[in-house]
Amino acid sequence: MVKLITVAGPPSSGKTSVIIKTIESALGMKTNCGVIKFDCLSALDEEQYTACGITAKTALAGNLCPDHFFVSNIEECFQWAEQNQFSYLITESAGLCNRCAPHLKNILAICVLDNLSGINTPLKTGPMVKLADIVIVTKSDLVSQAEREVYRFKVQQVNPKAKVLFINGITGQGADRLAKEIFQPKEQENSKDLKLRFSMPTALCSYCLGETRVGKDFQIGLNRKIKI
Ligand SMILES: Nc1nc2c(ncn2[C@@H]2O[C@H](COP(=O)(O)OP(=O)(O)OP(=O)(O)O)[C@@H](O)[C@H]2O)c(=O)[nH]1
Ligand SMILES: [Zn+2]
Ligand SMILES: [Zn+2]
Repeated sequence: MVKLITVAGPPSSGKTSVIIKTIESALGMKTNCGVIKFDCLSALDEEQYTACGITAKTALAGNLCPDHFFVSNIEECFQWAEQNQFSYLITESAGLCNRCAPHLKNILAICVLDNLSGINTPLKTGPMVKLADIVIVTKSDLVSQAEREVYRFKVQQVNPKAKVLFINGITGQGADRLAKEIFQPKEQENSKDLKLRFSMPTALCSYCLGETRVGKDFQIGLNRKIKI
């Protein structure tokens, strides 16, 4: 049975680095894991995974929200992992709209944040952080101990239940702790029983459908006006 793990986080927060170091820190996992990277327009991660001997695929959402694209394709990803006889399927997605999250019920959900991003980033990152089981903080090598602790506090304010782990994406320091959390077989629902932790917001206006003209005559569907 394939165990799925969803890894989400803002662009360049260190998701690929953390996933590679975590897989490398656990014996025999390189051939036992498949990674699928969800992104919008381009992703170079597949090459990085492949260079490290990890099987990876890229899924580009184009003009769709990557999280909506993720939820419409996750069953096929499961099938891919099963065909390749992987025990673990890790999905990496860069959250861009900060309103959606790929996290699923009963599936280990990880969010990766960068210690260099502002201390209010956890609050702004929305359900990706709020609904994660584990929050990974990267790039702490570039900040002081005090800044690390403030960041941890800010993460826990948004998500008090999350386990917060600091991992250096370059050296891999701390990745073995994440490996312990991920690489333990667990009975889980098959891909037919999956449910999102959070219903994705409706965004159905003329602009979602390709409108480019500005002006109220062209704003059809779900729109909202600022009170000025
Ligand atoms: N100093 C430092 N740099 C890091 C750390 N983790 C990652 N980086 C660097 O941050 C940059 C982005 O890392 P990635 O792992 O590609 O980030 P990502 O979240 O996968 O990026 P996208 O998939 O493009 O959104 C790279 O240059 C990494 O080498 C860390 O803990 N410390
Ligand atoms: Zn990446
Ligand atoms: Zn979205």
